[in-house]
Amino acid sequence: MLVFLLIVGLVVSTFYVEENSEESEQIIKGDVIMPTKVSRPGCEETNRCYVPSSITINPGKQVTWVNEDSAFHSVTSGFYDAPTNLFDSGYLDPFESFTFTFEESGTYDYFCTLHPWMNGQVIVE
Ligand SMILES: [Cu+2]
Repeated sequence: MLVFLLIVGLVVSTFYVEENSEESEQIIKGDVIMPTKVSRPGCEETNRCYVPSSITINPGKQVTWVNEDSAFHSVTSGFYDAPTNLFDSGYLDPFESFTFTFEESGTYDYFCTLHPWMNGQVIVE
């Protein structure tokens, strides 16, 4: 019984340490991430250019995007051939983030100015 408790204690403490170190490595906590390799076409087939590709929030709330890829990306409102000029992150370096506050209800499409296949959506309701 004592041995069993020791093993359980060891497992629990190991898990705790791992969880903590993982948190300290990820300094910026994003709502939406740009994962690796989305700078080539293909991510649009599974809707994983921005993850999640659609996020729903309440009015007045903000969304933070984090570029977890090794290439530049942007978060720009509208579509590639029809930007809306509501927001534009500019080129985000790897692990750089961008935050925007959505005041009004609506559906906001956005894209990456460098990679036309990258599309995402913010739904405010
Ligand atoms: Cu991009």
